[in-house]
Amino acid sequence: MTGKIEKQLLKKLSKRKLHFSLIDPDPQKVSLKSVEETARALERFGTDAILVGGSTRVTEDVLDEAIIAIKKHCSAPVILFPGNADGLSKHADAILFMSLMNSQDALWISGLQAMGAPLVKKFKIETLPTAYLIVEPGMKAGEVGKAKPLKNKNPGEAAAYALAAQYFGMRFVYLEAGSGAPQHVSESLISAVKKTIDISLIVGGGIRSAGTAKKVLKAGADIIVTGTVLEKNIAAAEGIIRTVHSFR
Ligand code: 1GP
Repeated sequence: MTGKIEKQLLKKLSKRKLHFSLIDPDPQKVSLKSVEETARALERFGTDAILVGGSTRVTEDVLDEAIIAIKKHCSAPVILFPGNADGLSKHADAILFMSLMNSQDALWISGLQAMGAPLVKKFKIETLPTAYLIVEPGMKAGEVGKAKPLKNKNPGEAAAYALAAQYFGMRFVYLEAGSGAPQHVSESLISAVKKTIDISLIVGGGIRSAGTAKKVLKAGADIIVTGTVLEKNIAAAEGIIRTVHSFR
């Protein structure tokens, strides 16, 4: 069933492309104060949603605290981006309920999801059913999730996975090159996937400039995710968000 957040996102998507900001609240990496500063900047830049999570080390307490802090400064919906079955918080507006479809380990395809599902129900978190497809190089996400990364030179394989996701009833496909990837998902792979599916296409990993964002949008991404740039170069994030919103 399509929930409130998904309806809002789809309504915006019918008019323009979207930008999601990824905040990994791992206390070993960032302080709560810097999470708040980032949220304040993202409110000014007008990001369309904040994904929270990513790291496998983040506990429910850390997530709760980070989400409350983000919501104090930013009006964008907060969507969980879980790195394990504990990456859940009742304060989130929704969750990317993801299957890492090209993992070689069933745990990442449906096992962790079964562990987390009862808590998602208890917390009444809106689910956004998402196929998470790791594309080379895949970085840490690929390693941890035991993925067999999709190859940029084989767009047909990626398109077939994405189509299978659509036939499973998923409503988002997330092509992930991995956080901090030296190279984003190739334009030829993005466009092959986009031509094949009717559901929304999210692309992330290695997008650090407005110029790159433009190429990825042109290839067919509906939603762009940036994470590293928020930590390393927040001014560049502003340019990326402006590019996403003005793209026609
Ligand atoms: C990672 O796709 C996201 O899950 C964002 O990647 O950190 O490279 O922007 P970056």
